[in-house]
Amino acid sequence: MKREEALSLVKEQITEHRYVHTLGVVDTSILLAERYGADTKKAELAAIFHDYAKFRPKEEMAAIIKQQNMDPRLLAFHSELWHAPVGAYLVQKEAGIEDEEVLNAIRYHTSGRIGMTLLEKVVYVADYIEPGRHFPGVEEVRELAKKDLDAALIQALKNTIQFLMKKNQPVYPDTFHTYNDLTMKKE
Ligand code: DGI
Ligand code: FE
Ligand code: FE
Ligand code: FE
Repeated sequence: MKREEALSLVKEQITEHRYVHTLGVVDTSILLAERYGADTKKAELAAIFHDYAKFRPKEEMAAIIKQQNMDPRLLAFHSELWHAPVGAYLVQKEAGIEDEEVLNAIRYHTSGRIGMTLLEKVVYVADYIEPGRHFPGVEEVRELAKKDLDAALIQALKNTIQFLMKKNQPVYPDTFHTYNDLTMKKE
């Protein structure tokens, strides 16, 4: 699918603010893909669609999680997690994207997973560091992303886990598993 067609499909689904964020993730994903040798076209497409389901009603997302036999534990955790796997499903169904690598980059852009692919890492980190992001710790991850994508990803996961814990919120197990997986692989 062409960039302009994909962007126009996404624009209908999300707010103007989220669309500007998406454009930031697209630019950053292409940059990181070039820097680390991922497929730039796949990175661009995954980034365009990554937050496709962000504004779907919670009831619709919960119904899809059940019907499609996605991880039922998702329902017990924060609903912010749902738009990633539900997004991958809807992007395939409604936008006709069939590339499994692209769909997985959308599916795992919030939680990560054990054994993340390069493309998945690119989109995850781009989502965290795109120019519109201004939360504490983002600058450190931006610096790390210039030299070491895994180090940037570990730091982003660490920040997210700490952020959730400070708010006394539960942390979805895959977020911990991703952190452990990458940390144990690092020398
Ligand atoms: O959709 P975005 O805002 O662009 O970013 P995202 O898809 O990475 O969503 C991250 C949000 O999800 C973040 O504000 C924290 C929230 N969240 C809630 N529970 C969890 C969680 N994020 C992770 N990684 N793990 C959780 O258990
Ligand atoms: Fe998201
Ligand atoms: Fe994220
Ligand atoms: Fe996002």
